[in-house]
Amino acid sequence: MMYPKIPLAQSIIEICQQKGVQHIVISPGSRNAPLTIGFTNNPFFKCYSIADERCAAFFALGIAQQLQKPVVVVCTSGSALLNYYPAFAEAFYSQIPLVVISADRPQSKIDIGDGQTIRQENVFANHSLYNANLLENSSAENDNNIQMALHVSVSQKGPVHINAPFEEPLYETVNELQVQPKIIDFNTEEKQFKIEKSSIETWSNATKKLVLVGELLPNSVEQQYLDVIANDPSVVVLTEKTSNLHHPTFIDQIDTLITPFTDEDFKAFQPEILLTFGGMVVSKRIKAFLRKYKAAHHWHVDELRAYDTFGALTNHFETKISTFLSQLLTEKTIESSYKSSISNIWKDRVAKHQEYTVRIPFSDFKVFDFICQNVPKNSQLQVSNSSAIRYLQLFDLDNTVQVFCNRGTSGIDGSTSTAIGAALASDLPTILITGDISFLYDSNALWNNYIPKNFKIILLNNSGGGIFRILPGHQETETFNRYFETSHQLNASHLAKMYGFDYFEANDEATLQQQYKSFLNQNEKPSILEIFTPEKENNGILLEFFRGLK
Ligand SMILES: Cc1ncc(C[n+]2csc(CCOP(=O)(O)OP(=O)(O)O)c2C)c(N)n1
Repeated sequence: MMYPKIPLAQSIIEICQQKGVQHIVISPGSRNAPLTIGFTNNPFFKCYSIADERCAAFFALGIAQQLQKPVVVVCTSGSALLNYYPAFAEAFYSQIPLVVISADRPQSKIDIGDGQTIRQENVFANHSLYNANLLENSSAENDNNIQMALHVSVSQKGPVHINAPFEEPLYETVNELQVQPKIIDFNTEEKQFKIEKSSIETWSNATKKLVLVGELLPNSVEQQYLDVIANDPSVVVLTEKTSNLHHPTFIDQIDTLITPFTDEDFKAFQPEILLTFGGMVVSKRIKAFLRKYKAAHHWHVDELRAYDTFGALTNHFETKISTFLSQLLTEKTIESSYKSSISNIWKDRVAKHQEYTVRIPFSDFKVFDFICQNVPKNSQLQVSNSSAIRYLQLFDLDNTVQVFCNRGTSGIDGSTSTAIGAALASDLPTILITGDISFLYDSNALWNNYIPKNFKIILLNNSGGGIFRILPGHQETETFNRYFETSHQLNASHLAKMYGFDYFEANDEATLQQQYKSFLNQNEKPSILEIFTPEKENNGILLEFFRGLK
């Protein structure tokens, strides 16, 4: 086998192999040549070449999101590394094990006027779970540092940075490994957890308990616990599409439920115990409600972290949700009308929703209604920010459909790249639903040779950032159109052609129905279905929906 001559590069590659880190996304450069040569010449690794580092990192993020295993991105020195930052921050807040390995010059060559050189050590410190600033010569200290970084990315769930200084010559190779890193066996035993009796009593005696579920991987909670919660008259469960958690009695359209609430309704809905688990919550309205009408107890269950999202956190239970529920739940339930009163309100909302959807004209709202009814079963939806994920929350979706969205930082800068990475790593057929600005922003995502043939993009083109028409600052002025909405007349047809995508187009209900079928049936080529909706009417139709729920 061929190895890079530089021992430090050999150690990095050897350790990645020994630790089973298999997916390596490489961007071009010279300084990283020792790593590129080493990774690509070893058949253990699956290497991908992506030129644009921002896309490369989001692509890696998508793979890691699906596999829940560390995925490596490798780049050269200089600003290349900084282009990883958006995905790095997303990985931090979404708890995804992204491993950045940057090639650098030795420290003595920084800030002396050398080209393509910046201060790389600790450059992501604010959002990094571990920074391995390696030294030029191979050493046991370096080996430990590399292993620690990989270990932390898994045990603490998030991004880490390994900075590796290499001196020229960079391209020389050898046939024998010169290093033999000592592999550390980290203790991966699960922490013991025992719930206190007093917590069980507090739970059992409370008549108003609200369970709010954030972003969660599919199949995170055992069905038997969901059934017990679902049968408890004192518990209301609110989920989001990104919770990937289902039960007929759970309410997964939070804004539809609470937007019409009066002060009195909110007081009646105010929980004694708020139990949360999962990651980020999309609904702004539920956050506003729970910050204003605080629960006496807010319990968050997570092995690692707990955010005080509502300014009311009282307990962080550091364990898996299934372990927690297995100890918390008993067969005994307390008498309560909490759930039934919300169920009655919910029935009314569902009826109004159905009645509204049939009578409105072609619009973003109508398109989401159509898509949600027609997403193929057992597929994966990747959704971009911001109104796409918000609209999706308003409709029923088949339970077998998995939903993912970059809600860690809610950026619009890498949704397409993430979706392509996820499509590659998942067994399920993948559809990305995106707005036009997000799509255009990350159009370099399509510059990728690994896109599965059945990958599909539904592009809702409402001629700009439709979300800003929905948010309170909207005014129909030239300034608004230019600086907030960034109104445009672009479309994706030329990009589709350039990148070898099949392209479908719809402008109304009839063309949507017809084109959607052909779009779904195209599995020989990745495809884009671009749906044009009326820029100036969409927001009115959405606001009228919420008004009509009262
Ligand atoms: C990197 C980044 N820059 C800016 C924003 C602010 N932002 C949020 S949504 C949005 C517009 C999205 O427009 P589009 O993708 O067309 O979706 P729509 O709202 O029309 O559905 C912008 C600019 C952001 N979230 N991330």
